[in-house]
Parts: sequence; structure tokens; C-alpha cells
Amino acid sequence: MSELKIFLGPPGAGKGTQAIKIASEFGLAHISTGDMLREHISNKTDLGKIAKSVIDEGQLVSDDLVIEMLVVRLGSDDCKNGAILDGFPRTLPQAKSLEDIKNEFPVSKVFVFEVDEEELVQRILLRGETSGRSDDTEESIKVRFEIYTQDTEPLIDFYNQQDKIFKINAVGDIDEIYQNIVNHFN
Ligand code: B4P
Repeated sequence: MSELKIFLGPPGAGKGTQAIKIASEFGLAHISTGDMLREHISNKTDLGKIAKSVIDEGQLVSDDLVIEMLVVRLGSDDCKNGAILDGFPRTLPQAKSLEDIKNEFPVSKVFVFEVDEEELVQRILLRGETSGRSDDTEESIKVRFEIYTQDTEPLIDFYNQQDKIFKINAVGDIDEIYQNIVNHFN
């Protein structure tokens, strides 16, 4: 049985930043569906060609494609000790797809990253100056926030009903936020 921890939060909340550090600390796989999709785009795969314009507009890639990509990834050897899911699930159908594999990959905890919108916009625009990410634009950010509220935020209720939510104040010093997650990780 390989437990999954989910990092949930709006774009720019620091999920990726913390997931890399925590995965290394606990010897878990770090699975970022955003990173995987960007890799498909740069390798110009069929999935990458579909995903490119969707991501640039700030929309979500279709559930079927992302779910299939994730399930294949979970089959890798490095997921045997468990994994951190960074950016998945983002919709109810995605969350339900994890229920289908819960005997092998149960979700044990969901960390919700809380940051106010003004701070998020600043972070993403700052990152956009150096990352070269074509979705870090004001236009795309607006759509990404709307989609977060509409499609992803309801997952907090979904996992609250299973008593799996732990809220993290994700504003402030990166090392302090990291320590707070470590203290409540298991
Ligand atoms: P992601 O790659 O997941 O992008 P994101 O939501 O913007 O989060 P990200 O990980 O980049 O931000 P982070 O909080 O780490 O997704 C990109 C796109 O891919 C989506 O819009 C969607 O189109 C598609 N996609 C991905 N998953 C999908 C799915 N499951 N279903 C459908 N489509 C999917 O970091 C933000 C910045 O803040 C960084 O620059 C960091 O340095 C900085 N930062 C972090 N912590 C900080 C702190 N404490 N103080 C100040 N700055 C901080």
C-alpha cells in the first residue's frame, strides 16, 4: 500500500516549492501534473500538443487525459513508498478517480495551502519574469483563479467529509511553512 498526500491550493500558493522539499525529506515521489504536462509540451508529444493552448489560456486539461497520465505515473517504481500529488486532483472527477485505486494508493492527508489573492498575483507575475512560463500572464492568472474557485475549491469539502484536511498558512518564510508541514505530515 502506497499512501498519497495531496497538496491543494490556488495557483502560486507554493505547492510545488514545498512538495520538492518534503518529498526529498520523506523519500516519496513528487508528482506534479503541471510539470508533467509542461514536459509533454516541450517534447511535442500528442498530449503536449493538446495541452499547450489549454494551459496558456489558464484552463484545465481534460480529466480523462490527466487521470490517465497520473495512473500511469503511479505505476513507476519510485511510487512504492508513496507520493505527494502536487496539482492533482483539481476537479471532482479527478478526486473520484483516486477513490477507484484507493486499495493500492489511499489518500491519507490533504494539505490546503492558504494565501490571499493579492499575494498570489504578485508571486505569479514575479515568477513569470524569469520562468518563461507562458501561462504566467495577467489574463491567464484571472482564468486560473476562477477555475480554482469553481472546480478545485469544492474538493476541500469533499476531503473534509473524510476528515483528511489540514490547512496551512502558506504566507511567510518558506522554511517556516516547510517546518509546519513536516510537523503535521504523518
Ligand atoms: P501547475 O504547474 O500546477 O501550476 P500552478 O497551479 O500555478 O501552481 P505552481 O506549482 O506553479 O505554483 P507554486 O505554488 O509552486 O499547473 C499549470 C497548469 O497545468 C494548470 O493551470 C492547468 O492548465 C494544467 N494542469 C496541471 N494539473 C492539472 C490537473 N490535475 N488537471 C487539469 N489540468 C492541470 O509556486 C508559485 C511561486 O511562488 C513560485 O515562483 C515560488 O517560488 C513562489 N513561492 C512559493 N512559496 C512562497 C512563499 N512562501 N513566499 C513567497 N513566494 C513563494
